[in-house]
Amino acid sequence: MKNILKRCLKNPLIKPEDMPMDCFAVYNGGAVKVGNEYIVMLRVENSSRRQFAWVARSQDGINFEPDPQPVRFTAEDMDSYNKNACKSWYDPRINALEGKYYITYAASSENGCRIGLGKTNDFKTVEHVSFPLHVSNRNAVLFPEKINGKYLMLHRPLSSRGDGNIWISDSADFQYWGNTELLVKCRSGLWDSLKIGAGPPPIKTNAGWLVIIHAVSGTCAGHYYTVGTLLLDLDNPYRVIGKSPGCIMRPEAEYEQTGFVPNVIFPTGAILESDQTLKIYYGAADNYQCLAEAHLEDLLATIKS
Ligand code: M1P
Repeated sequence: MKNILKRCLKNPLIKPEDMPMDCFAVYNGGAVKVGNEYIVMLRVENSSRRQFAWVARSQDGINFEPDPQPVRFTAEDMDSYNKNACKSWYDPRINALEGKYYITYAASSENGCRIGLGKTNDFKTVEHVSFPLHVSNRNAVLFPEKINGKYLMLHRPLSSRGDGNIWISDSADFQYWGNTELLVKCRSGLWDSLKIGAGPPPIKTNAGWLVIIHAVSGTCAGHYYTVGTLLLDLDNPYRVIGKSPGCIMRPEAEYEQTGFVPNVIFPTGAILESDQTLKIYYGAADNYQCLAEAHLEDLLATIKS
């Protein structure tokens, strides 16, 4: 495996002790660049394992300063599922679309885990928009533009066997989602045998929509989370052009191999710089927020039809 993704020398970028609270773990941050400011919205857990979304900001994409308070979700506007039963919101992805910022996240309760969709102007408050699709679904990201007049979403329902594949759905209004189809399946015995999910929102390239994915396989020591690539047709993202035949990054650094959940790298944010370098923000061992970079051409070269 050629190492096309270069880990940031400052990794882990954000550690529990960097947070202005009783912090047990900080990881899986969605990312966006607004003007000159890099923003990550992090998954944070305190010592009682209560979960928060927490924003940190940076001028260089590497040195981040956390906000003093967690993100506030406007639960009072939500339906009874969230008001009465939502115990946590986690793994937030930031989706820039039509000049607005939408947050897709996992909303978890005793009734199961489902996709939450909210929007924000200031990254301090997330206003509820909808709960797309059914329960037992997460890892949702929106495409950054409408295609053929519809909003599109990648997501990952859990199958009855407990594995998970990438599906795609569309919507005219963010409320009602349909045309739901299976897009990419797990493959028995390989690097993507147990679960496969979209990481950051798809990135538009001349070759197609590039999706950075996570893929899970089993080992004697438990689940093994790696990173790969997927390419979808620009005009019809329901058509898969290709995928990396194997992972392009695996847990190798100590902060990825040891932590709260060992051997996990989980990409959730991506920012394309003007020199075509892609900054990929990922969680390591469900404990730390990290960064790796690759050139867009090198990532596209990993795709095989
Ligand atoms: O512990 C690894 C990851 O497990 C879940 O992800 P997935 O459902 O895709 O396997 C999530 O809880 C994720 O946050 C976590 O990093």
